[in-house]
Amino acid sequence: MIEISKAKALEIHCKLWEIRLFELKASELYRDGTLPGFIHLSVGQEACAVGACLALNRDDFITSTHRGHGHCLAKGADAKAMMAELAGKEAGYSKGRGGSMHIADVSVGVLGANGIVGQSAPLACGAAYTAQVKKTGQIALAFFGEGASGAGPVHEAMNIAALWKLPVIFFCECNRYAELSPFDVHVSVPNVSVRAKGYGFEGITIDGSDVMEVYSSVLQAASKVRQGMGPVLIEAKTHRWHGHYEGDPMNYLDRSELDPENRIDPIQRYETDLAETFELSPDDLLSSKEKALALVDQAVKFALSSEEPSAALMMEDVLS
Ligand SMILES: Cc1ncc(C[n+]2csc(CCOP(=O)(O)OP(=O)(O)O)c2C)c(N)n1
Repeated sequence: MIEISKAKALEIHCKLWEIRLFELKASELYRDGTLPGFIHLSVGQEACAVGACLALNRDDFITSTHRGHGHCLAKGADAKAMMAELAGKEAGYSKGRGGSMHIADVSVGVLGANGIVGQSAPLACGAAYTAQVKKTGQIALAFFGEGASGAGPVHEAMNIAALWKLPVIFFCECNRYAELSPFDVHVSVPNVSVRAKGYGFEGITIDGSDVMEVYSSVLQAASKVRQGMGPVLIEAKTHRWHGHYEGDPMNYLDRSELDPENRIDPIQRYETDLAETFELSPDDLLSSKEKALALVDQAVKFALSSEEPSAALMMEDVLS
């Protein structure tokens, strides 16, 4: 396992909890009608976002998906501006006009959540191409799901990335369902990672519930793509605990899949490893979780007490 300091280990722990608690709070506020619109949660998938973003530099880029809260928080987006966006407030990342799927913060390399399935891949190639031409040394990582892995833009992106040796990592979060469809009914191969072979680059499948495995895999991939060796595809096997969208009755699931006994909890798993490695007490873990809770509480307070968008803003940023 990759060596990290105790402080770094606790930072990872806090970030995992920040994402989990942010989304559980968003779920609660959505269900009671406080948050408008449509939200897709990544509860159960936190190790993918945290492990992958931890391996990137602050000025590297990510492109995200409709299920992007974890990615954005992990890359350094501000929880307050994110929650305000979900609440439709002017202080939100898109002035409250876009909601959950329109969160971007270029200052930390977040090129945007994205409601168009599969489009994170070509956008990442664009960012990677710019970095290549300008020789900035930056790389881009595209998050997408196994559903998106069958979409044309992802294949076009992989082809051009291979051809031009773009500094890009394709990171597939394989959470077993695309909307209501299980993996087997729409993916023609046992592992999405084998598709990289068709484009002549490396593809690997990893355990997406193990934050340290994700971290070390992305770190190795980042080193290769940064050296100009061309793209890498990483498929992380993971579990989505909530519905495709909040409110999804999940009738397509065998009920046993909802039983916590049958789920892998990436945070619990990390806590066990962490406590062993660094001899942490339950109090150490609790105080790190409480730090995350305080960040989420602040975000909620900020969002709910922020102004509604003013009518004067209505025509601002309208381009056509
Ligand atoms: C181009 C496009 N086609 C279809 C949809 C509708 N849609 C939204 S999410 C989704 C499934 C995506 O599955 P996956 O890529 O596995 O991501 P997950 O939801 O599992 O995170 C679909 C088909 C869309 N938003 N965009």
